[in-house]
Amino acid sequence: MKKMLYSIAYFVSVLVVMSCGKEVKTEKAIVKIPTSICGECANTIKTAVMKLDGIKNVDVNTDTKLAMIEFIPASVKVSEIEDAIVMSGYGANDKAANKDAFEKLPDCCRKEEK
Ligand SMILES: [Cu+2]
Repeated sequence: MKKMLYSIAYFVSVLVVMSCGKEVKTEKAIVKIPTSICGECANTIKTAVMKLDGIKNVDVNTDTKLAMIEFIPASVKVSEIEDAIVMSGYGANDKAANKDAFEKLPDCCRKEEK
């Protein structure tokens, strides 16, 4: 009987932990990445954004030139996400790519900005 109570208590505590985990609010932001071209670009952008705190998911689409980022607004701001993309050598929304980072990109990934 005691054993059963213990296992019920354990089960309840697991449920509590799980429901708490879902309490974290996330938001989705769409960031324009007009200078991205290929899969390599997508990887570079994804890696740069994932390094930030509070990023849940990054989905880069170089066909639509849009990045969908799921993040925790309490941990990270959209402007910080844009800056991370800028510093990886790509334009983000209205911000132009960082020149030095852009120069370091592979040849195939460098699309001159108009
Ligand atoms: Cu590329």
